[in-house]
Amino acid sequence: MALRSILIAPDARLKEKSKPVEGPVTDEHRRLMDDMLETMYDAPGIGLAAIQIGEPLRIIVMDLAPDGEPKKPRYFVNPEILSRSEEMFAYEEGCLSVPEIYDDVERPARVRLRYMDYNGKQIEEDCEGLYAVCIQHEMDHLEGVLFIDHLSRLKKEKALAKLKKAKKLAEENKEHRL
Ligand code: GNR
Ligand code: NI
Repeated sequence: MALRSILIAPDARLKEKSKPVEGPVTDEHRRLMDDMLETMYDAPGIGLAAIQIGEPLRIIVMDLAPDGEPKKPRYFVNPEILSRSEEMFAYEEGCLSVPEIYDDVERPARVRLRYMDYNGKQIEEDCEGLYAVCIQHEMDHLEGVLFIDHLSRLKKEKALAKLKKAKKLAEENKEHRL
C-alpha cells in the first residue's frame, strides 16, 4: 500500500468527469482502492474519490466508523443513484481537496444506490444520514463537482480566493526552501 498526495483546488483535474471501470474489478483496481483508503485514513477523512489522487476513475472509498470504533471500510465502483428522496437534509460539509473551508450543503436526505464492491459484487442499498451525505459528496467528485459549487456565488468566490491565496503562499514557501 502507498500514501498518495491529494489534489487541492483549484486544480483542473478536480473538474474532470471520471470514467467508469469497464469489465470486472481487477487486482489493479483493488490496489488503487487500498492506496485510496490508506490516504483517506492518513488525511484523515471519511471518504475519498479516485480523482482526488489524480485517477479519473469512478471509484470511491469511505469509512464512517466513529473514532475509536472498529474500522468499517466501504468501497464503491461505478456507483449510480437510482432514486432520491424529496425530503432534503442540510449538513456542514468539508473536503480534503478544499482545506479549511466548511459550509452547509442541502442534498436529498435519502438515496437508493447501486454499485460494485471491492470484490466486484453488485450491491443495491438505501442510504440515509451521514452515509447519504458522504456518497453524494463523493459522487459529485466523479462529475467534477466540489461542495463549494453548491454554495452561493459570493461564498464560492470567497472560498476560491482563499484557496488560491493558500496555494500562492505554499509556492512561495517552496521557493524559499530551494
Ligand atoms: O472527510 C470528509 N468529511 C466530510 C464531511 C462532511 C461532508 C462530506 C465529507 S467528505 C470529506 C472527505 C472528502 O473530501 N471526500 O471527497
Ligand atoms: Ni471531497
